[in-house]
Amino acid sequence: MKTYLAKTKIASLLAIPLITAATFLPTPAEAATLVDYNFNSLTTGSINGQDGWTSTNNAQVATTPIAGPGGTYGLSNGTVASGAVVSKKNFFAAGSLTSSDTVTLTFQAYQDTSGSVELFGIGLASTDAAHFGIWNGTLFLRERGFGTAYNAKNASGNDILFTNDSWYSIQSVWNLSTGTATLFYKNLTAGDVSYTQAFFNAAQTQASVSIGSVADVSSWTSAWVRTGTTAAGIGYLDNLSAVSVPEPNALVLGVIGLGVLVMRAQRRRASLAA
Ligand SMILES: [Ca+2]
Repeated sequence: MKTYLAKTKIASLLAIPLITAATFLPTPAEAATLVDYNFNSLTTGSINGQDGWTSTNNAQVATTPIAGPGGTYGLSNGTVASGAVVSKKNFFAAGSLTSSDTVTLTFQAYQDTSGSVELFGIGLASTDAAHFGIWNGTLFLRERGFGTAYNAKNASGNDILFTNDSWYSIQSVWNLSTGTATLFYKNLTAGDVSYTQAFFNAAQTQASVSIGSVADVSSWTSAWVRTGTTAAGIGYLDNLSAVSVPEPNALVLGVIGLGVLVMRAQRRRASLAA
């Protein structure tokens, strides 16, 4: 009995300091907003040169706002519309991302004509970024460096097609430790409340695809958008968002876990002793 009580005493001496120590260890970085942009501060006309944006082919800040559900989406003069052109802006500092982060990217896209293109991605300060969105009317994701393109498929094995004159919210979750991503979408105009996950095969079992090499993720700084069609046409997008969440700090979890184990042992011994 004495041994149990002695062990219980040691355990209680250990458990609280362990958990306290975990509290004071370097805390894991919290979710960080890398991109949160609504274009509302821009004036109509070319986006090139406005607020740090560069556009090699003069993507246009929309002159005619495209009304969306609840007045939230596409309200502003800040919607980008153009031919098939790329625009980019440095949004965050190098070192903001690490290979243990998960990044959730979201944006709103409006398909006004079949075959339109509305894309969003993050990466280096160049067009060399993985990106996702509506490509020729189809939900898709493409690897960095204009690598392999993956069209999302429905259960019949056909491309998922979007409805014209509709605002969609499109989301992609990038796992930077595996270099893979998942895709989700909802039709805001149709009133969808929750996201539908997209798959990349008819069996609806392949949920993620490669975004290419992410070995240089710590040097990423920019967001990239593309609108228009592959020929001439118009696409609209708005409300870019990218939020990174780090993996939990392994050391903190380990120490907390040890503290909990000690406390459990302490309780067990105390009940045995009673
Ligand atoms: Ca806007």
